[in-house]
Amino acid sequence: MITVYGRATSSNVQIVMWTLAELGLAHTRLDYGDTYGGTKTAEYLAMNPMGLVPCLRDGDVTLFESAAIHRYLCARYAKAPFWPADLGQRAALDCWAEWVKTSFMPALLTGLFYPLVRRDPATVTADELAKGAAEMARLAAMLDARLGQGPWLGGDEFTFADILAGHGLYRYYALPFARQDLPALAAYYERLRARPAYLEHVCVSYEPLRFKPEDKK
Ligand SMILES: N[C@@H](CCC(=O)N[C@@H](CS)C(=O)NCC(=O)O)C(=O)O
Repeated sequence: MITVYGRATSSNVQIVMWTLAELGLAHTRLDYGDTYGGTKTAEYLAMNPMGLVPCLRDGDVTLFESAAIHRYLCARYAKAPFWPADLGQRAALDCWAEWVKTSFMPALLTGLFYPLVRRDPATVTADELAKGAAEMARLAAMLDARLGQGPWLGGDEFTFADILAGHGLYRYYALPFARQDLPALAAYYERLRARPAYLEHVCVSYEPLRFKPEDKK
């Protein structure tokens, strides 16, 4: 049995949950992290020395880092075309998957999500929000250009790369900031929203994460 440790509101847990759902793999998810706690115990730190979510256990395999977990699940349980057999084709898609995880998402989370949702609004300046939106505009335009007509990152087939590429788009579109008109990205997001697994595991309200005055303590 596969066990996921991590709260449903974590964008990194969402990568794992969406992958499991697309692959139809039976699993249990346990609420760990943030207000649920549980991530600083010796037992948890033995699974993930960073004390972050997600972690995954699959028999005698224990993993942390959402993208590594995602690729493990794909390599172990998925088939082509979702997990392309051609290594060059897979790596070419993985470039963009990795770019979203390591460039697009940090810009979205640090530049906009934290200041607009997680931080004390009194500490947030208009200037930093403008800088966050400008950087997001630059990166979102790159993703829009890469997607082209799609329908998916790899063309006609939905693949592993769409999970890493698409998991941040719920927040990208839900956050209140001025987005430029990017038709390919908007159409891609609508296609993702037509997938039941995306709606269930990624389009999850982030309101429980919103800053509360008592968080200041
Ligand atoms: N690079 C790691 C980052 C993990 C991470 O930052 N997780 C956040 C949630 S998205 C976390 O654990 N936050 C603290 C908590 O929830 O207790 C990954 O992709 O798994």
